[in-house]
Amino acid sequence: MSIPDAPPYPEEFAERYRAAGWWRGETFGGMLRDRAAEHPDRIAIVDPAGGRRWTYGELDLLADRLAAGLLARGIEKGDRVVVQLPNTAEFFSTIFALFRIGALPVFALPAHRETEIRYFCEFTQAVAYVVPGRHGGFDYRDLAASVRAQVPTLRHVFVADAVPAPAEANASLVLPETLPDAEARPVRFEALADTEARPVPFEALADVEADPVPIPDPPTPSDLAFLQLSGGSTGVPKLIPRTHDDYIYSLRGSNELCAVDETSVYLVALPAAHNFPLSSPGSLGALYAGARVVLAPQPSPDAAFPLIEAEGVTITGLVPPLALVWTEAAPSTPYDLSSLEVLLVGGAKFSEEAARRVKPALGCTLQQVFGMAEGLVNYTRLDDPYETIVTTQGRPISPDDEIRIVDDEDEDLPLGASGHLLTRGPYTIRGYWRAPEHNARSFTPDGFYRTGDIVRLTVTGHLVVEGRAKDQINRGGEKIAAEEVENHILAHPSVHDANVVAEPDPYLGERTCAYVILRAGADPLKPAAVKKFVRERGLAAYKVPDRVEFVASFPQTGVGKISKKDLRATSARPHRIPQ
Ligand code: J2J
Repeated sequence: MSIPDAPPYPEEFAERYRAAGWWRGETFGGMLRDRAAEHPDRIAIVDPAGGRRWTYGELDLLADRLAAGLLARGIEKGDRVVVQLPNTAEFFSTIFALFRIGALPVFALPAHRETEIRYFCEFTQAVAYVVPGRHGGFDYRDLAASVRAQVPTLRHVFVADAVPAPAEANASLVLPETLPDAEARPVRFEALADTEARPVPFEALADVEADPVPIPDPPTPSDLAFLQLSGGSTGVPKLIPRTHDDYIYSLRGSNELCAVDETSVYLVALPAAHNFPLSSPGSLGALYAGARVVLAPQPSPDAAFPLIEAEGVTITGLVPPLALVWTEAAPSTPYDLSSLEVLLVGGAKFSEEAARRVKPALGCTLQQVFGMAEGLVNYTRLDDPYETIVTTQGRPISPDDEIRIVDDEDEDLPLGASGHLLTRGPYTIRGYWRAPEHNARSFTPDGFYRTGDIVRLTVTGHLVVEGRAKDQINRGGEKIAAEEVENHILAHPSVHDANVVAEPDPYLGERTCAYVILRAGADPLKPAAVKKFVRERGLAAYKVPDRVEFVASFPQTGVGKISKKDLRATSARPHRIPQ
């Protein structure tokens, strides 16, 4: 018997979720079509940096045109396409075009670099990769050229770049966006493509548009819509398969709890591809409601506050460190932020003290959100008592979200006790994509996802996040798998062993510290050299350890295993390990 790429919901559960009205047989392609039919002239996407305001009718037509162009290039239902776009309008035309034909976007973040992108492309056997041209001082075409030369399945690179600004045209590597044939390729690209991989020219995304055609085999509501990235705690990130039906239910449920309707204006302040600003209720929730989505190029008050005033933003979502920056900046800003009704804060624990600053500084309602790309999302309710809003991380979206809080032996704990959070429900996956062995550990036999979070339940049914059992660092909402970074440090010829743990940071909540044992006789290394080594291995900058400390040995547990708990405790105190 073959193992499916994505473990399906058992039929009895699927039936229950349909009967309860959670799964309504919708798809993303159909949802945009419906909204465009209902109100074609309403603004859907505002991309101030790109100077674009697309109506629902325009977004719908663009998705059709791009879908036709992608089909013409041989991209088909089920194909994987790595999408690494910043907060631009093209992010939306691209993903809706892919949704329409049933190809699966793989949501990379702009911060990802060669190691991560190569892995996503290789592991998913992606046929295409969509990049911005130059963005944030980085030329993604260089990255694309290198990855394409190494991944044989990658047949297409689409560059979602408006005509480059004159100042940038000189600064960037001179790679024309449409390369007609191999001869025309610049020297540097020739060198990169000088492998067995078949070189294929880049294409400007705008050139992909064609006259709309009927979609040969459109996706059904129970088909996969995309692959989202897990925060992960293993050497390589796991991919999260989400269906149209399950994800759209989480949007509808979120809209209801966050009071998003067609009059709302949602600001995408965090990177658009992250699950939180995508779905809680996020840009896709807003589009589902027929609301307006405004894209901030940066989440800083400098970039976001003028947009709040200009567009009358009513709701947005931030990770805790940014929420703190906003509360500090708001009292003295010249911009009018009074349109803001709801600020969602999640991705990492928001301390009670910080939570109490939101209302006085920003004048809006705080809504805590404790969610995960695997599924389960909890919100404090807008009408919860103030004390509940500032002291808990909310309760699940759905009456059919099942929650268990268990001890190390999977035994249920009494109400109020802290333990491992397990969950199952109508928008929580039953397994990662193509990862049967890992799934056997991350899911119980009866399908509960082991979140790796330590929580307790209050008498009102709200969850309080108390800690984490997974080997991960939550760096201000950005998740770092310790093992992934350790493996990169271990590749250094002078390193004998490495352990990466979280240590407290007043701004980020947690930052990373790498404890490193050098090889006997190896030349001494400076911490900066370890950081540089990791960076140069092509890892997203947020994964580079904040601090590196050289030690002679690691603390051990009673059974001779390395005790990360003790390392963390050491990190939390002074910067030295007891020898
Ligand atoms: C403590 N830890 C939290 C919170 C997430 C909405 C909001 C966030 C995410 C997200 C998301 C937390 N307090 N309020 O996908 O739709 C930690 C937990 C959790 C992990 C999931 C969404 N909110 N966390 O952060 O997949 O450890 O999703 O298991 O990136 O973040 O991370 P991620």
